[in-house]
Amino acid sequence: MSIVDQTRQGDVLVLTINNPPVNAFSPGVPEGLHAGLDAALADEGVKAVVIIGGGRTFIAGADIKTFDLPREQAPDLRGFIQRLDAFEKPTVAAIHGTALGGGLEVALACNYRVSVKDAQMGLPEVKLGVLPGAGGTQRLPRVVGVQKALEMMLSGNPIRATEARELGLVDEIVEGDLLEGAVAFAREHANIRPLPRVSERRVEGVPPQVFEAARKGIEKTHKGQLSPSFIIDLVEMTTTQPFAVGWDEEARLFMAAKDSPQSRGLRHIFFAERESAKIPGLGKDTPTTDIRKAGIIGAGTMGGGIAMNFLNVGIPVTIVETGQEALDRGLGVIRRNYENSAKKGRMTMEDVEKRMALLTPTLDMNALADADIIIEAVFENMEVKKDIFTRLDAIAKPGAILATNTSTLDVNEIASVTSRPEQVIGLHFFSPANVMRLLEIVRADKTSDSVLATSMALAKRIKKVGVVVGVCDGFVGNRMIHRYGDEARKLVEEGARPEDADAAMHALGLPMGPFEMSDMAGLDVGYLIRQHQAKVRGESKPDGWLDRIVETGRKGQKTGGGIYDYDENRRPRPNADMQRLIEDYRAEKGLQSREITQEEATKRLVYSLVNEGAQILDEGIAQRAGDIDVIYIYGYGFPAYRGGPMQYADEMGLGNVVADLEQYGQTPAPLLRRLAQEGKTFAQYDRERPGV
Ligand code: 3H9
Repeated sequence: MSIVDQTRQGDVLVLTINNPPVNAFSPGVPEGLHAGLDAALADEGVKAVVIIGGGRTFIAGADIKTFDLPREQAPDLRGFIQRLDAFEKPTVAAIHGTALGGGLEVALACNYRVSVKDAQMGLPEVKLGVLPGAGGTQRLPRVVGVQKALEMMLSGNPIRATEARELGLVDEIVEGDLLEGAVAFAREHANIRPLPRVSERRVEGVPPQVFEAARKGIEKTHKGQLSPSFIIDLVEMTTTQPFAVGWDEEARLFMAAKDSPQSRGLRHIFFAERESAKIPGLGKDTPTTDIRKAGIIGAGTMGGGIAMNFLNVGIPVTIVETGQEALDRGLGVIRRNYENSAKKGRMTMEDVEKRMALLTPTLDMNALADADIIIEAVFENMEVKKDIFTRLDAIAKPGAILATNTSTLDVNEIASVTSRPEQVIGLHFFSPANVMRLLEIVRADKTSDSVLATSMALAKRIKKVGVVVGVCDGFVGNRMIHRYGDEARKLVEEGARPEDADAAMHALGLPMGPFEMSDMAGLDVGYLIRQHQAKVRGESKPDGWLDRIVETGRKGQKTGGGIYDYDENRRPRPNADMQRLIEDYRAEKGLQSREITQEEATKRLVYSLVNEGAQILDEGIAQRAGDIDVIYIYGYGFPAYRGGPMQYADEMGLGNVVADLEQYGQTPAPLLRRLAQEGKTFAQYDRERPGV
């Protein structure tokens, strides 16, 4: 088997691409395909060519790993497509699995496309911060129309073959064997001339408002991003310019997008997410348990949200509370959440009832005896959790996974009260647990490989991104966020207004700054932590400006306001009394106010995350810098096009990060300093560690 096999089926030459796992357009693929076309041309007996993918899919796109290669070393997808478009004999793309990006572009440059019923097709380049760069922006609108093409390219989401057939993107759906059907189709169409070429079609009658609306749309959906506006410009060209002009401009804009930090950030996350699923030392053959029934302790916001994840994928849940009222309230919230989804058309009322029927509410913890996994989601109190785990140890069946949703407490200590610490693990969901994709999977000292592997598989099944972390106060995400909160409060002490600190993070693309986030989470949460820390220091209570705000009774959005007031759309508005409180605080403590630029605020906030992240990495609490980035993208709203805080630091240059940290009075973590001295990046650090 070679990377592109040539086989004759009578008068049809079949070119089969064998580049597992996804037949990406890697080095060797264009050479193989060119050789196939050469062979077809040289042999008069060949009347048509079929291009098909071997294994599980058609071509899933350009090889993203080659994006940073010098141009002359990168596989020449555009060159191949140009030849394919002009080829003298009929060509048929035979599609199964996914035809994505460059894969769909190859198919669009063929004269015909046939597919199996469950194939999917799309141009997902926008998700990598680029645009379809091998004719997709010019050909797709010529086939499915401008509106649909914009929708597909701006969302990046694929469509199913049945829809593709209706849109004319696919000429025929093959019911039986794809290759057989494709060869038969090729034979039937072998003598049709002129050959139909998408590049020769015209796009007419598109009102300019379509593009205006698209530009307005991306202001909301892709704020601050480069490639979506390039896509719209290029699609507009199909209505005003000949194909060749759009084709050239597409190449120029593709390169500009590809070489941007935004695309580097998104590509980094694409691979980091896939890497994070790999656990060093945990073989693929590690036995896993089938999770058929789940138990949840606590029907509050967190417990209810967690339950929904299981119900959504058809896993029955028994949910336990201590009082009937709390249980009823929890169930009511779950039902209302589902009914709201139904109102928005995301599910039917039948789906709502189906999910609710899988849920068993109870006040009796013994009802968890047959659960394969039990997740404790009660408030953060070690004694309460220990009590629950002692009881669970007596109730749960052998082999059941006992998980805690703690966000800060020591999972080893919780596990120690059971007779089976190897079955205990932390599963830290993020609020709202039915929405946020992140799941921190906290591996305690004695957690077994099988429990870890089962938890990773479960994360995938309930559509979460599972990232393995070690035990420490706050694990990865919250431990870093505490440092970020400290730095934000310091900025205000030094003269920034809370809204300046928040604006500094908006400028980076985060939907919320540190203080909007604290107001949303509840200011009392941080207050309690600082109260504890003050006690440890032997002080009676914490006394920062934010503590004083909490002591006025303003605890954030849940009490109608905190640092900010909120309008009916929950938009923050500065509160004059709180501003005065801050000024009085500064005066009382003799703090000098100074002008703080947005650049300084952004750097100090992000670098506080990076610095703590480096320390976490050094301690082995996170396996990779990439894992930390995945945590921040999926758990904290860090914009994916920045690639996460660690990738952002790489972009800035770790030497510069260290210099800035020192200038702002923070001590760089030893690992950060070392990498900076060696002129390295976190990405290199990840790559160079064996087994990680
Ligand atoms: C493009 O085409 C640009 C052109 O328009 C213009 C050029 C001039 N390249 O996701 P999985 C790897 S841009 C390299 O776990 P699944 C992936 O890293 C491209 N590698 O499987 C993983 O490796 P590992 C447009 C790739 O079944 C393995 O394959 N296309 C690529 O859950 C399995 O992947 C896209 O954006 C690639 N293109 O999902 C498609 N794709 O095993 C991106 C995958 O070492 N890919 N790998 O961890 C996907 O969306 C999913 O991978 C796919 C399969 C749906 C195909």
